[in-house]
This record gives sequence, C-alpha cells and structure tokens, in this order.
Amino acid sequence: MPDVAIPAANTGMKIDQIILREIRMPLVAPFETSFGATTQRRIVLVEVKGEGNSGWGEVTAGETPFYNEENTDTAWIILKDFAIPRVLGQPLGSAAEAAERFEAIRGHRMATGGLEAALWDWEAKSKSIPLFQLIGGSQKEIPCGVSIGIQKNVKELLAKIRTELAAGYQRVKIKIKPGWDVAVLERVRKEFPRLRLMADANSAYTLADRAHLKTLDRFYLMMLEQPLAHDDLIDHARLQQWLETPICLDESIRTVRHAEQAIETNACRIINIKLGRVGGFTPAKQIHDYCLAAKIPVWCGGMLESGIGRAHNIALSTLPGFVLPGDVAASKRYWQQDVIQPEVEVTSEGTIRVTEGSGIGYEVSLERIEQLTVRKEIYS
Ligand code: OSB
Ligand code: MG
Repeated sequence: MPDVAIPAANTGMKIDQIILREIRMPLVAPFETSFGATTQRRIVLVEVKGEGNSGWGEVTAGETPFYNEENTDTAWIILKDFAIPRVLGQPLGSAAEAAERFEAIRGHRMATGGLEAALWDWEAKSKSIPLFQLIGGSQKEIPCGVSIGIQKNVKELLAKIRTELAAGYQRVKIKIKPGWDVAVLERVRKEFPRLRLMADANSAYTLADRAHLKTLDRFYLMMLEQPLAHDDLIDHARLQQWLETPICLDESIRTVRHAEQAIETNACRIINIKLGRVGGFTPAKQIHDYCLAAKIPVWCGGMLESGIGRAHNIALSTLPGFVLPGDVAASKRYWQQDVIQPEVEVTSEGTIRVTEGSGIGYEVSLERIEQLTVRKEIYS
C-alpha cells in the first residue's frame, strides 16, 4: 500500500504492472573521472506494462554515490517503496503528471526519473507516435560529441581523440582533476589547435584553486564543466567572474529553480541537462524552456547509459534549445552488444539521425536483457 492516498484521475494511463530489473553490463573500456573509475555498469531498468504496451525507462544512477547521492541500490528501494506505489492503482492522466506525483520524494531524481521516462515511452507507444514528438521535439538530426575519461598517460589520450575525430564526432570533452589538467590540455591543444574542446572536472576543485583554473583560459575551451562543489552555485558565480572560459553546470542543476538561480547569479553560461539528474522529461523540459527564453545554450549529458537511456537522451535532444553537441554517442563506444536494435549509430558528420518509430524508436531486446538480468521484481 502507498504511504499516502492520491485521488485517482478519472481517465488515464492503464498501467497494471511495473517490472524492475537490474542488469550488469561491462563497458568496452573503463571510464575514469575525478571521482573514480567504472568498469561494469549496474543499471536498473523500469518496464511499465498495460494495454499490451511496454514502456521502458533507465535509472542513470551510478554504482557509487560519488557523482551525486544516489546509487543503483538506493534507486531500487526508492522505486519499490515510494515511486511505484504512487503510480500503480492510482492512474495518471498522462506522463506529464508523473513528476508532480514524485515531488514528495526528496532528491532521488534518478530513481523517479527512470520511472517517469518509462511512462512517457508507454504513452507515446499507446498513441503510436515517436517519443520525441510527444515531448514536443523537432530536430531530426542531433550533433554529437564524446566524453573521454582520464587515461593512463597523455599519449593514450591523444590516440583516443584521434580515433573519435576520425569517426566524425563534433567536439571532445576530456575529464580533468588536479594533476591531470593544465599539462594535459597543453598537449591536446598543441596537437589539435582547432578542435572544439571542453573539460569536465566533476567537482574536483574549490574556489581556492581559482588562480590555477584561470590558467585554463589560454586553451580557449568551449566550456569548463562543474569545476566546484556538486551542490554549489555561489562559488561558481564567483569563479565565473574570474574566468573568460564559460562555466557549464552539471551536478549543481537538479531543478528548474536551480537553473533560474544559476542564470540570475551568472554562476554559469551553459547548462548540461541530464534526464536522470533532474528527474525525467517534465523537469528537463522546464529547464530547457527556461534556458531557451534566457538564451542560455543547453546540451544533453550522458551517464554511460544502455541503449534505453541513450534513446531517451536522443529524444530529449530534439528539443530546439539543444544547440550544442551532447555526450550522446554510439552504442559501440560503450558496449560489446547493446540492449536495443538497431544500436545507436553516429554518422560520419558526427550526428545521430532520429528514428521515427513509436515510443523510443528502437526495439528493446528482451532476450538480451534477460541474459544480463541479476535481479527482477514484478509489481502489480
Ligand atoms: O559528468 O558528465 C559527467 C559519466 C558518468 C558520470 C558523470 C559524467 C559522465 C560522462 C560520460 O561524462 C558521458 C557519456 O559518455 O555517457
Ligand atoms: Mg559532467
């Protein structure tokens, strides 16, 4: 039983079953950031079923609570005990109402966002329209960049960059941290003077490092992503005043209110929107709409998603404010074999062509998912 009764909508989404699965997927190569390395993903997939349709969502929480407060296991508990009871037996009028239902749950947006996204996919499938159309997207082809983790040495990083540029990607983001920053960027810039280049620190610095961070200005980066604390706006505003380089916020932006405050205080000039981090399509659209009106460019971040989360990111990226290349790349950069068909592919121009199929627009390979599943619970 839910811990709170919610008045039932009279019409609505006839969801009669929700399935949680945890799948394990080894990455084709380890991915290292300032907060740690990942070699195998533990991903919670959400399947919502009703009227013969299945909607799919992906929880983007990491294995460790080092990017934000969530992890694979906390997400499972929040979904099971608090989010799923708010949907089952208390029908929603539409997926657009789901985020509001979850508002009483503080934080844990990646958990609720996985279910929210599944509900949008289900609604799009029940209407036989593509998800991107249901959310109001219009771009038919989206620009792609790559995020390259911390490497053993600069030589390997340079080799990776060469490979990605040969594949067509439009911009390169490298991960930085103290000890893997200025000297590395120096060598990258020397070799690739015209590359659209950016750096992501995942909160590895403090305002005390401002003089050091100021030296990054000479690399004319497109942006410096989340240099300071994961929950900070004020120090970012102070730092932005020091820097020529635009700051892009990732971790710090969890709600549209954060986006408003960041923009009002000049804490950043660009925002990375991640579907999971903000709790799904409704809050992602709110942030997008606010940024579009405020003329703040946005782009779609990534969380090493399987094909399901990747397909959601593609749909999100079709909104008009997504003007900068996102971290939404081809399946094969991450997986030996993805969980969708066809896999996500990137053109030689570094774009993804948006598919026109209903819902997420890719077929979910249930057989592959079942092979990868280590736990499964069915709620009805
Ligand atoms: O900060 O953008 C980030 C991956 C895991 C956690 C945080 C981040 C990332 C990435 C990878 O940069 C983006 C991707 O290729 O999915
Ligand atoms: Mg980031």
